[in-house]
Amino acid sequence: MRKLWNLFANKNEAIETTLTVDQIKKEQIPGHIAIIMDGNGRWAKKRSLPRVAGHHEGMKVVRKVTRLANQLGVKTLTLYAFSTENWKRPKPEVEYLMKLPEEFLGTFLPELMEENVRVEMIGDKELLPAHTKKAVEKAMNDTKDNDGLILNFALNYGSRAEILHAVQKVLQDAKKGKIDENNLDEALFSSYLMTKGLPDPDLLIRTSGEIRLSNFMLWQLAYTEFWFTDVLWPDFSEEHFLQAIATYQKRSRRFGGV
Ligand code: V07
Repeated sequence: MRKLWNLFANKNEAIETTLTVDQIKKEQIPGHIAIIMDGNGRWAKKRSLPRVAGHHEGMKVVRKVTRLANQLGVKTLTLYAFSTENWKRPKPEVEYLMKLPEEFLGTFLPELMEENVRVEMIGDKELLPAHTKKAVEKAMNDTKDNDGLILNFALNYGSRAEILHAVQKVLQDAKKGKIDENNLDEALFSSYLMTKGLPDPDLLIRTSGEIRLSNFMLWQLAYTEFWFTDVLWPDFSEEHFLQAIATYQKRSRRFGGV
């Protein structure tokens, strides 16, 4: 595992330490971790590679992080793979991105099955190319009885559209008499969102130095701890993931007590 430099400002000395799995408290693992996997294009540019090379490298990191999350006992991992805004990118890049779910699943689905991972997705599936939709639906179906980690891909996802769609459905159901407007509370409203049945994220990670939500899970992130890093997604390692969890555990030790 890569070395991490731990700077102790008070002593003005640098001590080399490696953060490992055994330093993570197993009784305080975030149940749901959400990640905005940013910086793939920048990673490629730095190496004079096409942007798609960064996306491909980023896909391999998805596999690594999924394996570690499952080992640690994380229950849900939500990954922002493609936003509703991403359609504005050059057509060849979008076409490449839309092939990644098939490539990922073609390569890793057998391993995910072995590891008891369940593949899920949030986002508007209907607007995906047929080949992408088919691959994701097959993975969801093949893994539907697995009860390990839920690997939840946000694909063609946008949070405002999700909320607006939920409001429209609530209004319809109220009109039909299926729900009583007086009973509409946060729990009932949450059940109209695409994350129905999932707990809210405990920890949000965003890579690549951007400090914003970019239309990601606006409702669900209301109480979530945020962890940002300048590391580009293709460079994101197991140790960075552990670092994020260790930071989360320190924060909940400081603020979580009654
Ligand atoms: C994508 C790789 C990760 C970095 C972010 C952008 C590029 C895995 C998937 C995926 C999606 C659904 C699924 C299985 C795998 C994926 C897109 C982009 C569009 F069921 N990585 N990855 N999908 N990138």
